[in-house]
Amino acid sequence: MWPPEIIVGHLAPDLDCLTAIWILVRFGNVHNAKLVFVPAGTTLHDAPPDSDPCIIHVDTGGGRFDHHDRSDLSLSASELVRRFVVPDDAPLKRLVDRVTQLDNVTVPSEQRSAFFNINDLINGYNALFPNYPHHVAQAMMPNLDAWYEHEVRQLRLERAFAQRLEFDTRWGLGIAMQSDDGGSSRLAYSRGAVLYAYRDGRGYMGIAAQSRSDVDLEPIYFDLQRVDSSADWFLHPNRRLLLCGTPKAPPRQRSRLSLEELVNVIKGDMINERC
Ligand SMILES: [Mn+2]
Repeated sequence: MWPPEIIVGHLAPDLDCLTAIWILVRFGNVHNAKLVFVPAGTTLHDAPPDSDPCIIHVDTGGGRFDHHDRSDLSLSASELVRRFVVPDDAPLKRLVDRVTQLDNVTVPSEQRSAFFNINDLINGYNALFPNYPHHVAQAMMPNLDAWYEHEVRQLRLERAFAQRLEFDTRWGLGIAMQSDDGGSSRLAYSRGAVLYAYRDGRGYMGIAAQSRSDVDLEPIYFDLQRVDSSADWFLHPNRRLLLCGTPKAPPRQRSRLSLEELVNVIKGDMINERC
């Protein structure tokens, strides 16, 4: 029976439980189901978990969408729901892989951070609404929507990054890329760039350097004021960020340069040509 009439999760719902519910609602066409929360491990009215086709248990009860009686660390309730509801969605797979790692505490140590993270956010909601797990679930739906959108964007950026330009600068490797979303410092720096340049779908451009580098973009800023004089270039006081338009601060005047021309300015070629 699809869609089910009742989704059962566990009290104080965690990331895995909430993600499983979110997948059912957003991708499984389960819009009008009633949400019910039971003590973790149990089922609604202690019935066998999959005995009623109108009731789905996630992350509790030992049924088809609970992973607790299996020792497979690649599984989670969200992963079981994902495989059943929408197995071929790449951004969703990335999100759920992360949820599974967090749920099974298999995040590689170098990727762990003591910083506030999504589990802290959920713990905060559970602290706000200890007796209202529905509120926690409702509050997390748009957060998971936003995380999904982030993964969609990351996949687009990775495709664009494959077409990047690599070039030498006086400080080390430079990387330039263009895409609707602009650039990705994370991708550029993980590839070994000291400095990266980007152009986005609106024609906004920027150059950024690793925070631990000794890059000083001021000379490039002066060069840009000559070759791209009408554009609204802004040099950040730390001299490692040079921007012409961002969603936070749209430019009065966009750059007229192509990404290749900007790279030439960074390399110093464009200035030499004109002198
Ligand atoms: Mn779980």
